[in-house]
Amino acid sequence: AAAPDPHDFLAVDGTLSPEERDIRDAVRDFATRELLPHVADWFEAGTIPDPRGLAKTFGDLGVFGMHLEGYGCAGASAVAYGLACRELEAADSGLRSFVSVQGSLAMAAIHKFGSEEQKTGWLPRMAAGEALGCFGLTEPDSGSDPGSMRTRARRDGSDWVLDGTKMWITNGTIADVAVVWAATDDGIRGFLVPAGTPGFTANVVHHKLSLRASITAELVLEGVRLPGDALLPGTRGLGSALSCLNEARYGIVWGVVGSARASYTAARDYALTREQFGSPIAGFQLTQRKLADMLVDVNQAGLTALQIGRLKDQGDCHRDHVSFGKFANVAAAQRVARTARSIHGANGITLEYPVLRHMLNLETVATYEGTEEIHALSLGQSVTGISAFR
Ligand code: TGC
Ligand code: FAD
Repeated sequence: AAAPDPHDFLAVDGTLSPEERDIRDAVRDFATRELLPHVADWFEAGTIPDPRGLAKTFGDLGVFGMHLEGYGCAGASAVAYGLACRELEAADSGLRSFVSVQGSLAMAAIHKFGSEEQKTGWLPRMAAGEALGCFGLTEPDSGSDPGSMRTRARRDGSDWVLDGTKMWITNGTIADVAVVWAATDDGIRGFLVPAGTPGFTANVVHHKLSLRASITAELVLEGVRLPGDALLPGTRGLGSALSCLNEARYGIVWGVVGSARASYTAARDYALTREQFGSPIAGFQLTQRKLADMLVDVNQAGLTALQIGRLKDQGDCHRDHVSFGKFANVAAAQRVARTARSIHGANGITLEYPVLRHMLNLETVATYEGTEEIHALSLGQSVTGISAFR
């Protein structure tokens, strides 16, 4: 047998179909050409300077809602979508998030729960990157426990009136439509709130030290009056919102493999060229131990993502599989990023190299879409049958 490839040690990508490989290559080329040259500057600036232009290029690439069927979406396999997330997050977690929020949260909510008019009105434009969506579930006082939300939607004749505040909402200030989850007399339901509706404002969250190449916002709803057809009619309780999260969490399972791979690759390259005590630091046993640890994490995380993707394509992926992947792979990526940063010495704390940027981004990735603790509790519940959330 041939010696293993340091960049795909377990030959995980060797099992991909030609179609999956084409998607991987197309997104990897795009990320290398269009994203990587700019992302450190965007991170430093704490924003994405031209989010509309970026949305259009993502639309042209076909990654918005690429796993959804119909309405201008590509209907790609779960593995193909995962590969796209992996290649985007190898550039930056914030850029994968841009695509996750659009495709797996906002578009998925409309696709799963929307009326035919809502689907035809929004999804083709969102797939093309001509319209942007955001997903408002979290509130200042309801993060891990979204069932405790205070945002209310009450009936007034045939209208709905929404009051409340959503917090930490990705793309909140640039979205054309917000999917807002609110408590009604009939349980938690989802609503489509178009930007510019009177009483609806969005404010950028400043001073983030993580996921800086991403726009994060507070949404304020003060007596926001919406027509009856703003309700996503298929939504029924918190479970509807959580079912969208499964889709975005699945993208993270793959995405962080890209982030980990980028950190490992940077560390290997650096270790082979940086010399101290008269030889490359890659020749020191302690560095080789670090490279071996990173190699194992990157490849095991990659296998986990692929297996969960194959289960999803077979229709056998349970939400607890997704929790397993999010829990295991984010922690693996965090270990890799931290180790890769140490190999870079002082250079590792700058934006000249990607390692600290990935490490800082992963603090957000470990927090959103269910914290590490929440997924640990989901796994604990899965294997014991006992809930320890409360
Ligand atoms: P619980 O009583 O367990 O469940 C309520 C109903 O929901 C069902 N359910 C799910 N359904 C689908 N998928 C899941 N993952 C589900 N988890 C639960 C459940 O069966 C039940 O249905 P029913 O019919 O019996 O009513 O609810 P709980 O209040 O005890 O909470 C459970 C918990 C803690 C697991 C859940 O609330 C949770 O996942 N919390 C974490 C919140 C979170 O992840 N927020 C993310 C916000 S969005 C975001 O971060 C975007 S980041 C940008 C990006 O993705 O890039
Ligand atoms: P809390 O829930 O207050 O948790 C604080 C700590 O307590 C954590 O360590 C947590 O694990 C722990 N904890 C909580 N409950 C338990 C328990 N039962 N047992 C043990 N430990 C527990 N949300 C959206 O709706 N849409 C978005 O687009 C979005 N984008 C985001 C972008 C960024 C950059 C960030 C940082 C967050 C985003 N979020 C978004 C919010 C994110 O989903 C929440 O931050 C997350 O769900 C955690 O909620 P919290 O921050 O309120 O933490």
